[in-house]
Amino acid sequence: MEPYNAEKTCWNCPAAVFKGNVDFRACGQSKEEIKAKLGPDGQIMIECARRPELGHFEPSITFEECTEWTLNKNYDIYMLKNMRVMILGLDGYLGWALALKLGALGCKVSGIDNYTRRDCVMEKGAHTIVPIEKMTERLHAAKEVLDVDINFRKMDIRDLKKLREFMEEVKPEAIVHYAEIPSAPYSMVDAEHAIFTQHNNTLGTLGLLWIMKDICPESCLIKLGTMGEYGSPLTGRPLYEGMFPADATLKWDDREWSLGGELTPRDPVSFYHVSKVQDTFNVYESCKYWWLRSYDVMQGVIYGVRTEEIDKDERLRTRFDADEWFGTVINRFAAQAALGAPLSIYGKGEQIRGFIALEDAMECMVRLISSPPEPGQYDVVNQVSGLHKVRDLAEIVAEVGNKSFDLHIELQRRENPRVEADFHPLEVVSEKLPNTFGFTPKVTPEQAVSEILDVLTQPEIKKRIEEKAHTILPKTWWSGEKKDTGVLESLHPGLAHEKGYTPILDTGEKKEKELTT
Ligand code: USQ
Repeated sequence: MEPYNAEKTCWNCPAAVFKGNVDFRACGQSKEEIKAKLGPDGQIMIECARRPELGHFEPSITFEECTEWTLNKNYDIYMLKNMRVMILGLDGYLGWALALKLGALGCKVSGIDNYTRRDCVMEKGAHTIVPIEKMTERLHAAKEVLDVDINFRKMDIRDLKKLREFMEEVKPEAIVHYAEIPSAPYSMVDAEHAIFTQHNNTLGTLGLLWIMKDICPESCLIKLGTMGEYGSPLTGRPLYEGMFPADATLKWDDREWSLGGELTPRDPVSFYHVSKVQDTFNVYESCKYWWLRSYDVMQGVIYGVRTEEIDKDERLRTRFDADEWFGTVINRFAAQAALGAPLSIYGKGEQIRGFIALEDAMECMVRLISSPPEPGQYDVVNQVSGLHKVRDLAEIVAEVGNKSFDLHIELQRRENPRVEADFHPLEVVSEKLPNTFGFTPKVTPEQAVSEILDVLTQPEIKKRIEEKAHTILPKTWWSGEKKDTGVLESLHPGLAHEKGYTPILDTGEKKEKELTT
């Protein structure tokens, strides 16, 4: 089978400069309309920013034919040689892992960060369980171990002047936007935290879009959204990839309309998730107004501690949080397991979420970067590799920990500080990454939990969990209260099913089986 992006053409390439006879920044045009206007003999001509010797030509060279795109045998994809990729939020859990991966793949990586994540975790009184170096040390290690140069600037994404100057200098061909506060509980602490989250996230993205329009409109924006934008509709309606499929219809009052191509409803689950919904609309509109191009990535809950590059040296490790604000559930369960504390299942633990391992998520990003959308195209991918109930994940952590690490893990159901449905169906449509971008998930939760526990049970790392054990249990309630969560029930692993739990509704159960087997 040929690489999935072999047939993509200059239309998808950030080096193509559409000039002269086409006003690509005008609102409401489509490739077909432009071609129609030019008539049967008319041609859309471009210049190539990388190959000026070609002069003006039709944008029909495929990635396979173009000498600027080379085959990466590892991923079986064409990649743009020395592609200039800017990562916003480069110091974070995902940003750092991606910078190393892209650098190792030959991209010219640049990026910014203002260390908000480090500050917020410090505000909680916590620290990253896996120690990370200062940025200067990280950059030095990336060069020494991987021979990767990263062009990094400390900067707040909302500093428009500085960001504009940096983007002028780099002229990125792809921009990965991770520079957001990613925590639902943090956004629910009080008015200040909610406002800070929404200010940082939505205004940061909005400013970025205006700068992209002026400086690099042909660059592809890969924007991190979240599966939590959709919520979990109790009707069981499938969570499509951002937009309704062509054959979706709305029936009402004996009439029927097509919904095809319209954005699907959003029902976010915290003020943080609301900020991502606002981003979605801002990105969508700028693709419409200015012909920017973007993939909006609705990512599930991430877990894991390693990637191929991180493994090469301890100084290359990415952060790993387990505190109540910034730890994600599997990572938190693993930290509790290593600590010898019971795993904190909120409520009944029957809530279902989409998940993906760190290494798999990074591979998805490489694939998206290598197959940019066309000018004006806004597209959404649901980036999950499996759906799981929270209590099933606790069972997995307990099983791996008890069998392979000789731990004695107990489970504990606690009052749920969040407002979320206990029982609900969940059908996630996640077809584009496997079908269009050639992605196959490789890391199972069991494997990732084993890798995490390998690191977290090392004495010096375990000590770091012990030092911050008081930051793990939740105290932030969606009601605005700050108080402990009471214990509802203690459980031995493996016994949860015998306690008479109600099964999840049909649709979700069916889909869960499909995705996890
Ligand atoms: N949960 C527990 N016990 C815990 C922690 C969490 O039962 O100790 C439950 C929560 O109630 C929730 C589920 O686990 O139902 C997931 O919680 P989480 O904290 O791992 O994830 P969430 O708050 O949804 O947010 C995380 C990331 C966020 C990302 C999101 C993807 O922090 O940046 O956007 O996952 S998603 O959930 O698909 O929206």
